[in-house]
Amino acid sequence: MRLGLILGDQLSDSLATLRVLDAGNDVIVMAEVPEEATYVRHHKQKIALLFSAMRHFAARLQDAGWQVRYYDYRQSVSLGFRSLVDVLAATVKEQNSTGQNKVSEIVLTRCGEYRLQHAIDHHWSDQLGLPVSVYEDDRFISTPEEFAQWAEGRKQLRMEYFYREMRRKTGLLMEAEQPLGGQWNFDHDNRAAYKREVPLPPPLTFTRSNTDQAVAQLVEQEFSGHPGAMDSFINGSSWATTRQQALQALIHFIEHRLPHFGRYQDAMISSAALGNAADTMFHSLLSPYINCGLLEPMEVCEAAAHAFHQGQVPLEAAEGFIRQIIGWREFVRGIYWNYMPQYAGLNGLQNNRSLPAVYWHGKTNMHCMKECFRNTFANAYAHHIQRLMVTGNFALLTGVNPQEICDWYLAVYADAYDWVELPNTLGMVMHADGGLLGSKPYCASGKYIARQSDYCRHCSYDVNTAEKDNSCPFNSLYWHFLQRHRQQFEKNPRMSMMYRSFDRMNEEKKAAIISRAENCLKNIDDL
Ligand code: FAD
Ligand code: DLZ
Ligand code: SF4
Repeated sequence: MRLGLILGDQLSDSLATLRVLDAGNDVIVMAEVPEEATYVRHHKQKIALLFSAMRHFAARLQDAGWQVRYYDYRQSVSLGFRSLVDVLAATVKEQNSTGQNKVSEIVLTRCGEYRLQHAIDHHWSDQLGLPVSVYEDDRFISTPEEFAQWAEGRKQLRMEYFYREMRRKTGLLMEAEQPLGGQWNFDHDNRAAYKREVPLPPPLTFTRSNTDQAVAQLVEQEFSGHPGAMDSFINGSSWATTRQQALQALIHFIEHRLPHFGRYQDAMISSAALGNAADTMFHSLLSPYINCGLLEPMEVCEAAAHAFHQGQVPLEAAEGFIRQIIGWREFVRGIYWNYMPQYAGLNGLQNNRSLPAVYWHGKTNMHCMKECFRNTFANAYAHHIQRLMVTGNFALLTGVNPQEICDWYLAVYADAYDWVELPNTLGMVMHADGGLLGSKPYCASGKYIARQSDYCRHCSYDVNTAEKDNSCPFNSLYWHFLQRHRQQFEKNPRMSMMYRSFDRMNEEKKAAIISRAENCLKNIDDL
């Protein structure tokens, strides 16, 4: 008989492991283990979501006739298992000691993280004394090998061109070889600030099962030192934990959020004015489910395309959403597998500031940062622009060490896995990969935040000035960043205008701005 190990982010009925194995003869192993639960200090809700979704999935497999050996966290700890390979070794030993039906092979689907895949490829077979077979994760639209072929010989890797390949491959929003609407990308229509033209979507809450409640209790007790609050998980206003609930979330998104998704994709709004709905706006909140397998990327895209074909949503909304998934999501995964393990150590801008304490306690006078941290700790969520243009932008402008900020993003979001978090943080936010993922850094002053949100109206800092004691820190830090990295970026055609703007200022103003920035950097914990 064979043992099939299913990981916490492989909770899909279509998983290759389940296609390869035979429910009549083989056994599925699933386990909650310290090594996976603590390789960073995961947000409590991330652990609760995963453990509960794993338990629900295991029960579904059993109902479908599979034999499942499931080790919950306390069992793993009491049996002395730290890692998944410990669990497998013990299961093999136990099965073989029965004297019948010995384990002949371990079966897995390629896992999401280099750390674990490397151990599987290089050590597990020796450790277990058995062949270990790894099958491709075909829930993704492309494979790492396809990406490598596409990337080969290209001077620059641009998501847009890869995305077009994925549109052709999937046929989504295509008519023969042409994109519907005659355009591949409607991004320029997607930059609106939110002025309450349409109401924010209604909330969706989930009924909490006994399993959810047991897991919530476990997490509060065993992971009390991890960041984040559990309230929104416990009251059912944050995460789905079953396939059925995740499908409910998908339907809710298509009906209430997708019609306005594209238009307000880059908008941000304070929660004091509009309640919890402001934390998520028209975003889908589907990433944790797509990443752990409760939803599949293709079914989510097909649902969006179907809504367009039914006339329920405009083309730019469906296209904008589908691009995030078959474009960005696949693209960052391709980058990850193509450039790991070197990628994780890159530090192209040579940043070495320790992660400021505010990333853990969230207390600051900068209203935009405060809002993003509040959302993060309350819900294990922040939408893309909050991650990229607020907390990410601050880390970039202040020169935080890329590995430290990457670990933070990997810990605090319910959707965070190394393969997707790392290229987004190290590449997109920190520009630490020398421009592999983006041709220029997404650095911005407070003006961007003022344009895309209402944050600055509720802030004690003045977003209209850069050099004064109460000037928005982003403003002076932005110019300081550009000066620090003049050599790298001055010749970049997309950035040279910014340098010319700075150079046109009078010397006194320039000096005052740089001095304000230095003051902010010196007193970073008091901002
Ligand atoms: P929506 O705005 O509704 O987008 C729809 C879907 O598109 C998402 O569910 C997601 O599956 C996909 N998507 C959108 N943008 C990206 C992207 N840049 N890369 C990959 N997929 C994308 N996403 C993760 O899934 N896990 C992470 O660990 C993660 N870390 C990030 C770290 C930083 C610093 C930044 C800037 C972005 C990160 N992202 C990550 C991408 C993006 O912010 C999240 O996918 C998104 O905010 C999830 O919320 P949503 O489901 O409401 O997304
Ligand atoms: C994220 C996570 C956590 C918190 N816990 C577990 C776990 O106990 N058992 C498990 O199988 N998977 C867990 N995961 C997801 C894994 O970390 C993920 O499968 C690997 O990092 C590979 O992507
Ligand atoms: Fe953020 Fe600056 Fe606006 Fe305050 S003024 S909310 S710090 S961008």
